[in-house]
Amino acid sequence: MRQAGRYLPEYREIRAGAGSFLDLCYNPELAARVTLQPIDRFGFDAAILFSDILVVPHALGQKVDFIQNEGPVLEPLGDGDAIRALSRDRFLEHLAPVFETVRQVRAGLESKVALIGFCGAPWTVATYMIGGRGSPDQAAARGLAYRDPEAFQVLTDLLVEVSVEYLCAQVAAGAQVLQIFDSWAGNLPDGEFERWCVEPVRAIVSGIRAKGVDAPVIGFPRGSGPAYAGYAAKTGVNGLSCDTSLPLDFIARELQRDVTVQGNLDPLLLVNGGDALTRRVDEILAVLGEGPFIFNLGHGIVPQTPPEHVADLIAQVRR
Ligand code: 1CP
Repeated sequence: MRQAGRYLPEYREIRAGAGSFLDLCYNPELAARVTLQPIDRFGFDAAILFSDILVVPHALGQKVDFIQNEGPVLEPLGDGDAIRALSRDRFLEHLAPVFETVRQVRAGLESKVALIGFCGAPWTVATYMIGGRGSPDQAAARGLAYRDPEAFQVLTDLLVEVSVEYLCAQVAAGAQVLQIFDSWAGNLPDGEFERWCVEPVRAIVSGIRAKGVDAPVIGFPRGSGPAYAGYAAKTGVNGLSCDTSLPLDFIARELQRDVTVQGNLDPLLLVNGGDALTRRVDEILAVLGEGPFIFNLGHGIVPQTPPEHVADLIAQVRR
């Protein structure tokens, strides 16, 4: 959950000297260093590769920029023709620096610390490719999916195919766990959720299994509420990353019976710190701590988070 984010001064220092955000993503030596920074500082049990879900559209030839204090901006794909013009010819070649980062990180980690590779789920990546930026309702992508489902299917199938290649190459380079981020899974009606969220993730999981990759896969259908139940069985993921809004008793009863669960502390509680944080961490551990469980946030850590609060949190969980 963006452990190497802007809340760490040592990250901001490297970020300031690295050029653009994408320059940093494609600089193996620096990307490996920022991946390792939070592990060195806090002793987490796992590291997540420093990269972004949007290197995939970039590797397909779409124009992608990250604007300071604003987030990602892409040249939006307006119609089926723009989708069909994407090119996968140099896809893996383009991402070679990411695989080199994975190799360097693995070499720099103690063997007991797991390395997590990742990609965005096709739906979430498509919302950025179609809309050109993050949006609270993903209106552009939902609109295109209703207006021209055939074109949207072409894009989804392409993203499934390249995501399988991308994840397999991360594992070949040293990633041991994979997470598929469907951060914008929460705004679709049942039928569309099945078609654009569940089915593509199922296809990715079965695609990597067919290529002999047996690394555990964590799914993150953020905001999908009751649809979390059934998501693991339908997609084949081995773990579920639970967002902040999922009730703990629902997670314990409906999800943890079948798979490992991860989550779901509100990142804003970590900004706030103090008793409210301590109480909530105790609650989470009381309800989920006995089953297969990875303590984590329910979404990405925010830049305003005081690093001392992270240290306190970890000490509490370890105790
Ligand atoms: O610890 C890490 O830094 C891990 C690397 C990582 C991951 C797993 C980054 C670095 N981004 C992501 C995933 C990611 N990127 C997701 C899925 C998880 C989530 O929901 O947060 C999404 C939706 C993105 C897209 C993205 N990239 C956004 C969100 C914009 C929006 O629509 O709200 C932003 C702000 C970025 C930039 C970014 N990516 C990562 C970092 C550290 C940053 C900040 C940029 C900077 O340093 O200037």
